[in-house]
Amino acid sequence: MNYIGLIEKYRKYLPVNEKTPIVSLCEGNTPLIQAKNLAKEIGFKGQIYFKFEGLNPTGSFKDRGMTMAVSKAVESGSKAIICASTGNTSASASAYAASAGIKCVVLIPEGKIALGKLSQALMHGAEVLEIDGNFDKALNIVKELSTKYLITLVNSVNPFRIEGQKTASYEICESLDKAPEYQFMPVGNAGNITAYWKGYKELNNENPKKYGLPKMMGFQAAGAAPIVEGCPVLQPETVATAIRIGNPTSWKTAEFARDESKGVIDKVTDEEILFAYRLVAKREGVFCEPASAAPIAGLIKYVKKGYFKDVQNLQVVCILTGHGLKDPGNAIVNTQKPKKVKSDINEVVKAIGF
Ligand code: AN7
Repeated sequence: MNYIGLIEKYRKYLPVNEKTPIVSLCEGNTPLIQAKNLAKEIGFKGQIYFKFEGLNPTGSFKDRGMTMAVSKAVESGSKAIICASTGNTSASASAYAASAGIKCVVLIPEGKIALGKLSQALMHGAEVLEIDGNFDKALNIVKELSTKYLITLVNSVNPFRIEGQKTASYEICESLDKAPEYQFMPVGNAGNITAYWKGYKELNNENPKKYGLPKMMGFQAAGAAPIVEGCPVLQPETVATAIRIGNPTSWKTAEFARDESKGVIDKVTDEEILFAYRLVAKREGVFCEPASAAPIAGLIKYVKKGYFKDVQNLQVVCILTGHGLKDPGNAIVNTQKPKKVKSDINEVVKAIGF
């Protein structure tokens, strides 16, 4: 059968029925790419894989949750959805709302949203409201607003988002024929780590001998690391604007995933994030956005400090949550400018250094 999106593929694991009008852009089914060059570069003897969620229809993992949230919103008769967003949720919500023919309102933090994401929300025709406050403030507003007006909240407080996003764990287990030993991922509002853990546990409950469970390794940016610090961060700051979040909604369930899996939630600096961001683009040919480089920075950090034992047989999956093209601004300022060359073959040859 043709692949027509994750709801059809995983129907029996999802809260949909024959009456649910499926709103899909064929999300999911993303590749698991082995990162052999990275393993070699950092001296890791096991296998590293990237789950490249940047290849979803709007360029991030949010589409997995949004196909569910918007389908269920339409099923319930909702004519409008709303979200607060550091960028990717707004891009995804606007696209799925456009496809469903319903209204979409997005609240974004002023000046802190990557250009690609903003262009998506605008192109898909959402009502884009830039507020003079950060994501956490925007989220408080939309949470309150959605209880007072007839508009469906599609942030990850919406349980259908988590249901959709858990399907990525199923795909990883299918690709590897088991769960990996470790999963590294970024943590912002903490919905995704909650979703992955739910997915892994469900599959493992079906067949514990076959699948097993990974240790969940979550990474926050050092300037926006409330779970690591143990208290909300009032003014979160990081180059990884997607995870510039100071008071995550799914804080408790993220801690639960960490503790039950015997994993960790730790932080990495912007410098470490940018190093990993450039490294995987250059050595693996995989371009992810800065937030998605946080778990790679985390993996590098943990390899360096000798965290792993019995490395030979380890399978580690890093979730690359968003595409690098989302944030061209960061790519441009963190690389060398193109050389200016006269339109003359000799000048070009000289510039190449032949
Ligand atoms: C690329 O778009 O919160 O821990 O409003 O865009 O589930 O929040 C984005 C989050 C990781 C963190 N990587 O996921 C939003 C938003 C990317 C992201 C995260 C986000 P959660």
